[in-house]
Amino acid sequence: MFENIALEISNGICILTINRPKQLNALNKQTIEETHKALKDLEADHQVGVVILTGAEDKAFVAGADIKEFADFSIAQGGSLAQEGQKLLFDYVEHYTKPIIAAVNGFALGGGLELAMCAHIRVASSNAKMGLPEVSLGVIPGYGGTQRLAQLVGKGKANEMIFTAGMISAEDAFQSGLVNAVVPQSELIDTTKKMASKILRNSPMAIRSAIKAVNAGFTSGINGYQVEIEEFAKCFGTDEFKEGTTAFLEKRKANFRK
Ligand code: CO8
Repeated sequence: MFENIALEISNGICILTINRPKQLNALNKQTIEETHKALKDLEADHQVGVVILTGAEDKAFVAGADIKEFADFSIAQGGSLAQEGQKLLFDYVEHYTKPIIAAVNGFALGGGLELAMCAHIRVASSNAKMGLPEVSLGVIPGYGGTQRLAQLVGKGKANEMIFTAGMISAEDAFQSGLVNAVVPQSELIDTTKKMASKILRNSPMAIRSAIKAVNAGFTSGINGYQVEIEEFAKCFGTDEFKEGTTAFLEKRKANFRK
């Protein structure tokens, strides 16, 4: 069904693999559209509670937007490429209602790092290299990189990475807060699966609300504290809240995924 991505679903977890290894999993238009379509379907799939996003083979997560595709674009085409991509994939991932973990298994450059930064959590393999090399191509990050990198690592470090167009190691990325953890490549998927399994024990509705509240704090013009109050209040009307509190009082584990 899909040409450029692969899906594997088991035990409530979907591993979504960007699958263009010959092009180091670069994001062309079709890959962005396929990923959007798959995520949309997975959002409605009650069997799936967490998505792990990764790249095919062991060299790259995603080496960026497909340079071959936009090399001769005009100003208008460049603008719509960025806008459409942000809508279909980058903003979509950030505001996804189920947790998305990026398993960064190699180069995450340009649009690739921008994609990883939209995910709610990032785990990198120790061989991963990350950077925003756009200015070396005469453009700037166009999939939210100027905003999200500064949010994650601070403005000074983001400016350094963007202006120098350099790559940082997984260890540097960890020290800077860009990734949550670094593990050997052979353990990457298992580590993210373990994290996903822990998440799956908790209330999907509450996690959805938490995603909304955390994102609200990073959205200009929106009061994150107010969104937190509203989302907190909504939880009291859910069966999952009843199950969670009842289970605690009955000294048993809550079962949110009946
Ligand atoms: N786009 C298209 N093809 C790519 C890309 C890419 N981003 N990255 C790698 N490839 C292709 C190569 O062209 C090559 O294909 P071919 O065999 O057909 O020539 C194949 O993948 C293997 O790559 P290399 O031979 O270059 O592998 P190396 O091990 O020598 O080097 C690197 C690996 C260092 C990762 C190198 O491939 C590289 O520098 N890639 C480009 C990285 C980059 O600049 N990424 C940023 C792209 S710009 C971007 O993402 C903008 C985002 C915002 C856009 C918003 C809309 C406009």
